[in-house]
Amino acid sequence: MSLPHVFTGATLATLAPQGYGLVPQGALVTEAGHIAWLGPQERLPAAYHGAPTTALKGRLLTPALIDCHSHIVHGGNRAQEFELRLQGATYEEVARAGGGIASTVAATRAASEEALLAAALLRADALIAEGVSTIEVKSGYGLDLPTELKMLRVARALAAQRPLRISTTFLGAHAVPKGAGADTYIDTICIPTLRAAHAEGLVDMVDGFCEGIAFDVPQITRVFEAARALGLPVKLHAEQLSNIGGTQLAARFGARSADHVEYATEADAAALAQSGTVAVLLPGAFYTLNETRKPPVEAFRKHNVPMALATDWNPGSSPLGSLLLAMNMGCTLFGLTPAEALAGVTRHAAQALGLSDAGTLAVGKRADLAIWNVQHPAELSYGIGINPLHSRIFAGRP
Ligand code: DI6
Ligand code: FE
Repeated sequence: MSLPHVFTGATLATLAPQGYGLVPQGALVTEAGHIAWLGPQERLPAAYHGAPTTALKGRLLTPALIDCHSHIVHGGNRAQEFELRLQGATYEEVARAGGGIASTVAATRAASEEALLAAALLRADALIAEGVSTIEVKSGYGLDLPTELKMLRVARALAAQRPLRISTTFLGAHAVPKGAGADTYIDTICIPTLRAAHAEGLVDMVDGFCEGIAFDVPQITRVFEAARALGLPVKLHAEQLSNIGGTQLAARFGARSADHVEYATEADAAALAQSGTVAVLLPGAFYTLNETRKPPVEAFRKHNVPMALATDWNPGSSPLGSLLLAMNMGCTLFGLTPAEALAGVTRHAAQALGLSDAGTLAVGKRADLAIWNVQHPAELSYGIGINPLHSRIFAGRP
């Protein structure tokens, strides 16, 4: 919609410059896919008085939500592993016994591009139905060149099939494939695959799994050096199950985000603050794995580390298809305030993806909006399994 469109009678939660940024009885104007004006309705400029108008009747208007950490492109599911874990096996035991990520790798290699896309579209639709405009999607269930490229092509295809923005992340360093050594895999498969994927324009960011059951700091460092040589930003699955130095590594490389970070220390928080790195909290994995160690939220607050929240939607540790539920879990399990939770799926999620044109309501930002059947933004975190979305606007279009 290139002509101005006016939304009136809204409670605006602008998320800018901090907190909810509430504007009661607000109005917002979209034009050419962007926000042209916003403020108290009584101050709506005369130039917009005759423009097409939607009366929001007191509804809440926020930036559309951003899921900044997902693995929604994958084959198969891991319900059997869920059963095993309910009988007492741990996530790490299942992984070491050759199940876990390796079983999803087998299913993803076997799936056609069409089948992967069809399954991922269903997942994307569930997120869109909750007001999500932007999804970060990782590779990492291929662990070989053809399948990693297949996953990233499918991720790109999502944005061609739906009104949706996709950020792709190369996660070749997700697990050591069966029969390979970790060092050999990194040097002879992972890094060459990254270069090939980048040459095809498939990579926006580069990620790794820095963990005892995956890759250590020297191995991830080599991947990050390859990313840096290609001019690609990095992020890292760090300190999820133990502390092996991933957060400090992420900070040294100026990573966009360090994700999970349950085992991060206060010194890690200080390092993230120094490097301007976002801490992405993933309560779905914490909940699924029955973890008890919580991320150091108080240290993140003290050091002003921006905190984002995401689904981590994946078939193993976080089969969570709801960003609203991630917000609720962020509050109930990790002690975030509802204002921090909403910032975590808007302003800070945008920062974790390096998107300066999204995540807040401000003049010049993209008109990616969510309209909710609630009166106060805390209601978005408070409900459990409730979807109060009224409608979503993507780049100014209903
Ligand atoms: N950490 C996670 O939570 C996911 N990947 C990762 O590195 C889990 C992926 C899986 O279990 O399939
Ligand atoms: Fe993940």
